[in-house]
Amino acid sequence: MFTRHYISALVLGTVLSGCASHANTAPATPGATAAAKSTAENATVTVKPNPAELADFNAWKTGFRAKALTKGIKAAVFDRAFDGVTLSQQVIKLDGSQAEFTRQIWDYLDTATSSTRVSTGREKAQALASTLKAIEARYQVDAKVILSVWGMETNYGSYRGNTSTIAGLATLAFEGRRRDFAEQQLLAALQILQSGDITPERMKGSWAGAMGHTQFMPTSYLEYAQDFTGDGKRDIWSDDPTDALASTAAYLKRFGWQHNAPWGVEVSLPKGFDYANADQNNRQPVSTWRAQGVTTITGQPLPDFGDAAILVPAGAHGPTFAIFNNFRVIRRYNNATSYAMAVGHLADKIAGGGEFVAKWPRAERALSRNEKIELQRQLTARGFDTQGADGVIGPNTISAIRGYQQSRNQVADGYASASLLEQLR
Ligand SMILES: [Ca+2]
Repeated sequence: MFTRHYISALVLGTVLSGCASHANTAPATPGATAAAKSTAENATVTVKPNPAELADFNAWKTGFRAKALTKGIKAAVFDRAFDGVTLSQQVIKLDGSQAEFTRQIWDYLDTATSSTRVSTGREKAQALASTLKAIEARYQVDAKVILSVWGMETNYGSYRGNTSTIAGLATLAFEGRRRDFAEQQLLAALQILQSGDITPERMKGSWAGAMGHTQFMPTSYLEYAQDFTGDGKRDIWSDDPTDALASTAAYLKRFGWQHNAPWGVEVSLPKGFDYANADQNNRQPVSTWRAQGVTTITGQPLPDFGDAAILVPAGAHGPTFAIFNNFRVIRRYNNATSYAMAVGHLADKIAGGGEFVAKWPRAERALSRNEKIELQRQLTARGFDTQGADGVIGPNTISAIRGYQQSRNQVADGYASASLLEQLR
């Protein structure tokens, strides 16, 4: 879960760590699956830093130690935490890597909600039935969603990450690209150690600082982690996932989870629907959508779970959804739309649901990052300003695409397709 667009904010599946962001900031890493994460972490060989780098790292450490002590970290806690910690070239390499090709949302969802992941989720639901029931009762968060987050973040605990949290965050802080963020997380990690919840040796996780079964960042841990087992320790790292699952429930609850309400439902849009209204931020009462002729995909009246937005993740030629409050709550865990869809869809499948009814436009190929940059430049050159060309299809680009489509009397779904790029060339 997480914070910020702190790692490259690709909209779909990058190979970075996911996690629980902390309040008020956008999640860190969009849509990484546990498998992708594991592959990324295992893909590099550890290289020893050179002596000059080590000297610089030690100088940073000395400065940071003084800072930590003024923040109330005891010298003995700091020194024990940093005992043997050195610069990790692997973390530097992973931090610098950026995916050139992003996956289409259907490919991402295929992997994220695979039959294996669904069946494992059902096995876990049975094996942990009484624990999940108790957690659901206390936090009023649906067990299937807690299971789904667990499945997405670490494949139900099987890829929790093996990087020392202190070493990983120290490397990111030293490297400097996101020093303030990394130092803030590092201070939180030291506070956790000082509290006695965990030892430095056991405090492990992804290279970017996310820890435990459901990948909490240290600041999120401090705020939301729970001791559900009642042993006095909030242990999200142990083989027993109980505390981690309760912590996830507490986090979702804190951000407004509505018990027994869906993340969204697949819908059918009426002929002539104005796709300019299909915007995640355009939340309207269900009655408004009903009046426009939006129904469920089976033609039933749209269910009412409060204000809804229309989501068209693959444009006008793929499945379309009405999304409710819980969709936004999932995005507090990881801000990517693809991630929120995957959590919701996997949860529904674990509970017995099937695939979406409408077909994805599987013949559409994904644009590379360079092609997205080209698309943004072409749109801007034609007077449809994308507010920069960063290769990330965000709200400004979608809005520019819509403007272009409207100017051509095309269906203004805002979808960045290869055929659109062809048109612009
Ligand atoms: Ca505990």
